[in-house]
Amino acid sequence: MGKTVHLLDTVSGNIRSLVNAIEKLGYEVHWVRSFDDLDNAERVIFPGVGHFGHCMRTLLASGFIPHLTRYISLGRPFMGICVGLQALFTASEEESGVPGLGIFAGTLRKFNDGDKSVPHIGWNSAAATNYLGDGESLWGLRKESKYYYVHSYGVPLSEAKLLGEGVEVAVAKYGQEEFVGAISRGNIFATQFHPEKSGVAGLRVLKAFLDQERIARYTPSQTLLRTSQNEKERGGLTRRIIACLDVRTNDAGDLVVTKGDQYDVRENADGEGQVRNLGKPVAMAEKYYIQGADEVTFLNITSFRDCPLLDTPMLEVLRQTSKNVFVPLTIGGGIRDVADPDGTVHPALEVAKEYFVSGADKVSIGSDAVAVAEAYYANNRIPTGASSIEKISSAYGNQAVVVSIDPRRVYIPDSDLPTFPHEYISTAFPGPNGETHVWYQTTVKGGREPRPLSVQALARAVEALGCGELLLNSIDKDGTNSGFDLELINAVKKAVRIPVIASSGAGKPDHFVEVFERTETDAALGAGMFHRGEYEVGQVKSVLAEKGLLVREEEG
Ligand code: 1PR
Repeated sequence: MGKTVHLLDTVSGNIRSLVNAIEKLGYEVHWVRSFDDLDNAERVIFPGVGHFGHCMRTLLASGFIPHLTRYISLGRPFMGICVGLQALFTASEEESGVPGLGIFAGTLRKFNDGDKSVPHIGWNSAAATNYLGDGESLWGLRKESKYYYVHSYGVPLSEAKLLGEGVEVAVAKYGQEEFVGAISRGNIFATQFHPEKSGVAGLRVLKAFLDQERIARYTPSQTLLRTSQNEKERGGLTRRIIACLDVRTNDAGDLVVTKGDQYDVRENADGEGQVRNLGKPVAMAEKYYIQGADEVTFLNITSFRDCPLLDTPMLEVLRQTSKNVFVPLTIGGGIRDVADPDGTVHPALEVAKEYFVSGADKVSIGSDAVAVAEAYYANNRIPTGASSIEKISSAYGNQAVVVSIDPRRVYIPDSDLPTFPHEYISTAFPGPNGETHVWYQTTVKGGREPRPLSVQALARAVEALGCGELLLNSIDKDGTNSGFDLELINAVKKAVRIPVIASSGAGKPDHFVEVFERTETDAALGAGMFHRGEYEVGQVKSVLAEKGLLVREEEG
């Protein structure tokens, strides 16, 4: 057998990183363009993205289904990833009435968001229960490894148990719900997680499929994951640590990673002087990947200025980074309708698509999300389907759309409280005149322009419109090294069910412990403390592990 693999990409998703991962493993990628391609392929990977119904309808319209099922039934190597796993089942609650391929019996169910955030985003297990004790691994899956998941629907283990002869299931647990993390029968192998985004552990799984090494022996790692009982009740999902790189062009015209103090990125306190230059974006992203960052986020922080699509150097940053960084990449800044100098308008969906094909897994929308939320309330909370959030999430799935929020803490005089028009909270940190209540005001254009909208109202609106995750910054805390704004994070967590990433203020590993122990945040992000070399990502994770919090250990 040669070294080629055919990708069946009917949905034109964000699969550049899969291509990069396959090439890194020494295989050549081809695309299934015709029925002949499928009939003659040596190996096929079906990396479904986004929505189950959309994926199945597109597959049906392409006419590939009979060829695909024939290919599979002939016992030839087949791998499904994410919605590519879901498509193998009978049906999904995500869109009833649209049948799956029915290769495995079972219906995908939505996770219960009563006790946890949905989508399920982050690093979780896939333990193949028949291959644990004696150091045998099924398709490279290891009990102690963690893999990157991002989905709202899963096959409950209770259904998978009915699957019958020869079916092997690798189990993941989110909260109290056990579901199919991966499944295999003979030549068929499918993962709910993304191996191409799962670091060394994921590349091992992909390699096992490409090499067709179904079962391998290995020496299990001796590292015991130290976790408290409380932590075990959360299932197998780890605490996510994200490294964030604020990127902009400096005065010499170079693209640099910079870092602000309360959003001021110039050297002197008065906002004058050079833009701080902390390094090169691609090299720094690779450094954090090696240190064990669970995700890397790039924010193009001057994108509110003119940013014609065809001129954006961030695309090249993504292309280069995604060649060697196999964890999720988020890109923010300038995701909105943009116009070229000649007046050509590129809708936000097109801008996002450029980023996805260049290697991004998620796009993060800042200023435009505030405008979208304001329009949503002005329209009596009736979605129009026309906003950037709706368009991008319906094409690429909710999980691909992050909204980045830049709130400012504003104290409210007690006398104003009875008629105060925005949502507010009481604070343990009274204001300069003894004020005991604050509201968190949203801003646009990198904090330059305050808007009459609370952070909670923004969060609810974008959740309703299809945003899958919030990146919650704090202008007051940014760059202060004084810890996260726990009151802000708790207020936003109460408002929504989608995952929240706590950002701004991290100065030492204990701040990460604090934010995970004292809020329900789903992930925590650091910037300055990593860029200045004060701490490495791995040190943060070691401190979290010492406190009994579950983290993903980077594998060698
Ligand atoms: O409005 O869609 O074009 O997006 C612009 C994006 O750029 C937004 O996500 C906005 O948050 C970001 N941004 C704009 N101006 C700045 C600035 O710093 N002058 N950076 C900026 C936001 C905040 C965090 C930072 C954390 C952690 N940076 O990303 O990384 O605060 O820092 P720390 O750990 O050092 O405290 P659009």
